[in-house]
Amino acid sequence: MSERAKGFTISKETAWCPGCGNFGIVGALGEALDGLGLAPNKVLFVSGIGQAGKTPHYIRGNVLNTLHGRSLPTATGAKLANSQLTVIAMGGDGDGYAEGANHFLHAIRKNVNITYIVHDNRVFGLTKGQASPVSDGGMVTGTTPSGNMNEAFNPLAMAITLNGGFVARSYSASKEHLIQTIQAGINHPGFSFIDVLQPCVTFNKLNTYQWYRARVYDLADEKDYDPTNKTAAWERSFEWGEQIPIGVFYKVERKTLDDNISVTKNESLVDQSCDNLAIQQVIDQFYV
Ligand SMILES: Cc1ncc(C[n+]2csc(CCOP(=O)(O)OP(=O)(O)O)c2C)c(N)n1
Repeated sequence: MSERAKGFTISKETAWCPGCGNFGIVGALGEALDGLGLAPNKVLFVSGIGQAGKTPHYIRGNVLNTLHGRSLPTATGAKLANSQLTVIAMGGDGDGYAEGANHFLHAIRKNVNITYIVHDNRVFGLTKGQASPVSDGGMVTGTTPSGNMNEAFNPLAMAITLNGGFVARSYSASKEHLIQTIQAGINHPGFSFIDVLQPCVTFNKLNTYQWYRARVYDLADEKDYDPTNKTAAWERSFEWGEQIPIGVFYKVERKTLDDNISVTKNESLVDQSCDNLAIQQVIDQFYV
């Protein structure tokens, strides 16, 4: 397999279908990181399982490919151990809102200083297009042959409800918007969450490029939209149908997990001497 690299971007063969929205996301991610002047050895990508979970294989940087739905607790541990790293967790909507939904809630509450990018194609793509928690009501898939009977999970409303520090949505085909949103998310001190709308050209025949093109609009184009107004952001997060907003819905600065843990508050764990941790005392307790 031939491989060429420039900055964060690697040009190599992927397992994705031609036209997959993942290409837009990995391209924008690479440009966003290059634009921030970050070095690949200072960035860690943590992913779960799925087509989206393969993204770290197609970008330069450190990689931790974990279990389905477990990118967030793994990324949290990595960030606590080495706060110098820029940590980006990522995965599909199935990975994040089904298998990993519990971790999603608690990472927001804890305000872990990482960025979480969800490749939201609204189906379980790798396993051939079953309905995910965000699939539209009535959608026919392999697991919902009579139409999806479940109410869709609203990740933005959930993140705003939990006072998420940076809650945004972007679209894989709006390259500049996605680059800027990723950069703003990484620059935010605390947990930044970006749900990226992403067509799945093989298994989602409903939410297509054409469908999104007719609906997506940018909140930033509205002069009086105020991303610090929690109630307005929450209400806007329910807009879905004829019009679909993208942009930063909600922003607030809160103490981060690092700030709240006395051991990591001033110095990263990797920079600390083991003597501080009194490991021998702990071990000795097991030999009484
Ligand atoms: C605990 C667990 N449940 C189910 C699976 C099977 N599985 C692997 S990938 C996948 C779907 C991934 O869908 P999504 O996270 O939306 O990502 P996409 O492939 O659409 O990018 C499933 C169900 C698994 N590997 N582990």
